[in-house]
Amino acid sequence: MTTVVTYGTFDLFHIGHVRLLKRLHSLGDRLVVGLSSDEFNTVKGKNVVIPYEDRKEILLSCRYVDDVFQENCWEQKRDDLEREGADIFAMGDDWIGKFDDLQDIVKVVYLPRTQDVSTTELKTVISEI
Ligand code: C2G
Repeated sequence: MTTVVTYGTFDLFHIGHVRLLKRLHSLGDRLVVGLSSDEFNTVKGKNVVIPYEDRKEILLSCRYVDDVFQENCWEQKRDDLEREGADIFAMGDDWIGKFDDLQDIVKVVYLPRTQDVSTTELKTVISEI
């Protein structure tokens, strides 16, 4: 059983998120997502549109996601990865290099982001409707 773990806000769930989760799912047998809490998003400087419980329900409805836990701080990843028995830790390549310190316990993978779509861009488009 190969467990893959990733993290994110996944606000305004969009095709970039779907394509990443689909690719991550193909890397193993189980995909677990550390979902940023509303409070942690404030720390990250993000104003979320969709509240945590709804973002969690949306992710759990995605065929590629097996489980979701809450991400409350930057520093919890090592404990999370050990608790989940992670084999692979993977993120989009906007994070490239940022989590290489975890290479002693997991394989760290960065995958190319989907171009031309982001939550920020969606917010702009919506605001102009
Ligand atoms: N992503 C992607 N393509 C996009 C947009 C996002 O592949 N067009 C990926 C990001 O690279 C990330 C994941 O989707 O791996 C979730 O993106 P966000 O919700 O923006 O998450 P982020 O704010 O990067 O949070 O501790 C890590 C953080 O919680 C990551």
